Amino acid sequence: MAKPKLTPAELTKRIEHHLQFTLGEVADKENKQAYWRATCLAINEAVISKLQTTRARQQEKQVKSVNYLSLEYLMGRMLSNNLHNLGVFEAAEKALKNFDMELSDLCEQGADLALGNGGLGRLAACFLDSLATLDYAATGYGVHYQHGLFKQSFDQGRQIEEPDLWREFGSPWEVCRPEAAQLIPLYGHVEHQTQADGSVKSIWHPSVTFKGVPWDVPIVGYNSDTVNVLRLWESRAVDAFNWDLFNNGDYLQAHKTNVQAETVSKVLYPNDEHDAGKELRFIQQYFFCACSIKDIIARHQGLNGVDWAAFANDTAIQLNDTHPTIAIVELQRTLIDDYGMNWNDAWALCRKVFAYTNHTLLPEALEKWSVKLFERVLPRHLEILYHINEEFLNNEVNAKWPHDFQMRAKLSIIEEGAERMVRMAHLCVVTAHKVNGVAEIHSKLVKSDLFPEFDALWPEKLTNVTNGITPRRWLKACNPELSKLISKHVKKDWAKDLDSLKSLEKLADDAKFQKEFMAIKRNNKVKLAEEIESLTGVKVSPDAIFDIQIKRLHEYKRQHLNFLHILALYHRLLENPDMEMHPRVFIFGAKAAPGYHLAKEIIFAINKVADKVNNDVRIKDKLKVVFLPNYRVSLAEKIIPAADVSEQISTAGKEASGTGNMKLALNGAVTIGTLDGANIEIAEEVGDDNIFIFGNTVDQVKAIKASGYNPYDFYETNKELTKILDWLDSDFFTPGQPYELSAIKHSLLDGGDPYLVLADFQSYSDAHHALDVAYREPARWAKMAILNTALMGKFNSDRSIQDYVNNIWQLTPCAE
Ligand code: 7GP
Repeated sequence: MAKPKLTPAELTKRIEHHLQFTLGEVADKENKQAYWRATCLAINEAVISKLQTTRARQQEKQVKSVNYLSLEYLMGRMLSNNLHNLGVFEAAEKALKNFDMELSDLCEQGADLALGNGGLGRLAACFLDSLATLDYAATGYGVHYQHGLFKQSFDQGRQIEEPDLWREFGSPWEVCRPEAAQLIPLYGHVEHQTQADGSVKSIWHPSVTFKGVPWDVPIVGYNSDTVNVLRLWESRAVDAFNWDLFNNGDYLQAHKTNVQAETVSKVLYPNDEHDAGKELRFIQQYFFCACSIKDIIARHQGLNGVDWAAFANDTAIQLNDTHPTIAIVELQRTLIDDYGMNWNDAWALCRKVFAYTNHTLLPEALEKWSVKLFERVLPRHLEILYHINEEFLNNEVNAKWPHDFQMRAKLSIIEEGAERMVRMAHLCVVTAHKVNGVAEIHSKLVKSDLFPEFDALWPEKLTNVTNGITPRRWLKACNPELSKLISKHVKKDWAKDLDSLKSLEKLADDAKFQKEFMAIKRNNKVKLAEEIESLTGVKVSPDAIFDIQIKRLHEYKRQHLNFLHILALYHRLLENPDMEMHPRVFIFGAKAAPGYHLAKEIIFAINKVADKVNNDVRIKDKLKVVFLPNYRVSLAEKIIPAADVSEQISTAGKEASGTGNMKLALNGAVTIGTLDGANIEIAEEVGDDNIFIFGNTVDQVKAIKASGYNPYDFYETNKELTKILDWLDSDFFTPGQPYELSAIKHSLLDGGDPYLVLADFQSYSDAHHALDVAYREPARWAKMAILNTALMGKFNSDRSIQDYVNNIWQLTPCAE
């Protein structure tokens, strides 16, 4: 364990070396990119050597490993994280001083690795950090998108999207591994050959083959012995281009196959919790799953082939939602077609290795692929899928519910209808030995509402693992001042043992500690205020309450509820500019899926109202509204340490867990939230006095819907709601252009308000009032903020990973 760490002198030498010999740079202080790159490369030497010893150790000890299959990884920036995890952050700071450089400045030079949309992708990144920190053998598998999540800007308040160029000039964090490339067949037809014994053998004759080239991103554990790998697959054509066509002068045609192949890993689909059902996405999923399955098997290839008993014992494959489900069929196909295993043995193996995490109950996110598409792209897989389904229905379903055709139709992996569809979630549940939701309430709803019949069939299969976040990135690295204060009082390595923050509880009433804690919060707010001004031109006061809602834009997350409340406050202030209220800055960060019209209208409306409110002298700076462009991991790292209030206001039953809620509370923000997702568990940890809960509960939401919800009832009886909704039809916020903001009103009234915004409005507004009163009692607020930080131990992603290990993966650590 106790290896000598890199000293500032050693690091200085290495940075100099890379500047000169790898990058060919003369010492040009203006070229921060070069210094950033040289620093990354210097650090990488330590990372790679640790990676090699980790690999050797894991192989020698032959420990079981988990393979995390995910279409998304929201890694963010890597430099500061890797420095912290290696324990050489201060050494690097000192080394860079030798070049007259600030490390914090250099860290800003790196692009975010934004290979994901939102919570699901960021969770995968936190889990990789925890796996390496706890010394478990793990490989993350994903897609090497040339372009990650789009870059967002605003033009007159409207969202503009541009391609993300995270590796335009190459990224220092990835290593190409051509020796581990894979060939992936697609399309074609299946030939059925009758064998001598009368059985029929299926032979797939694919018509297209792509090449999968892996890029490895090392994942450094915090203060541990382990560096694991995130392996991302890039799609290429098998040949560089068509020589004959090129020679005949047909340059475009000569590259056609290349373009087709490269398109597969070209862009991340920017949909969050919505299934677009596009052929290219299906191929993307299959391509990466097939590459990963081949790679996992290759790791077990011994001199005498693969020892399948050993494979089954030391391999766990976790499906991050249904996006990688096709890996199940691919493994079954490989075992039978390529390795000659019989059906039952192959199927038993699949059932042993796969487990599945569900991240949403939203029906529009539950993936289904048309049978027709399946048949065209993966004809052999469809055959296998039919067989899996047949056996499941005829044996397992029929044994439990004999001759119950309704039950068969309900549970079948194939949905019958005008267009026959493959239900990917059903395939996951049928195969996986464990299926987990991501917070207590969510897992309960997965059992009771999403898969009640599966739960009856296999009562032990459906389980819960509450999400978590890595305290390394989300406190130690992003909030250095608070980290220092904590370290003064908590002797343990709290970034590993987050429960130890509980010892701060006794300081929550201590006036001196309160002062220090809140002074740090204020400093962080000063820094964020500067960032806000540079991004939006709006000046905000660090003495105002910083009220934050950062997450993907979605109706169920209800940014428009927050928006209506802002309108209400503005209206109240116009009626009574002396209204008692602590000044408040509402800060938003959110990207809308490019095809999600109403989400984009909500962004536009918030921006228009912000313009008006921020420039209205009548309200004496009591209210400011800012929408920060291009919300992403690195921006979250600046916003979260400065938050006073955390908005977690989804309709109860809709947010599976949430993880932003955990990050904000850990940094001393007080939550205003519904009893939804992990908010419920956060409330349990911090106690009712330290959180503002409002709104209808899951059961109440169900009752309201069952009794026939009519949003007009609220619109008509709540006079404030009448006024602010009608305001949206006027040209008050869009001079000369009435009705420009009407889409929100329309969706809430004529659209039926599917997420009960109006039903929760009054309760939300009351909770905000209570919050304002609490903030005006500084000692009370400071205590609440401190307790939020102190009591977040449960939400360490190390705990989540340990839950997976104990209940699903059964791994043993592999430290030195
Ligand atoms: C998200 C959930 O919405 C969020 O509540 C949860 O905390 C997070 O996963 C991690 O579990 N879901 C997604 O990001 C997503 O894309 C569709 O779900 C499959």
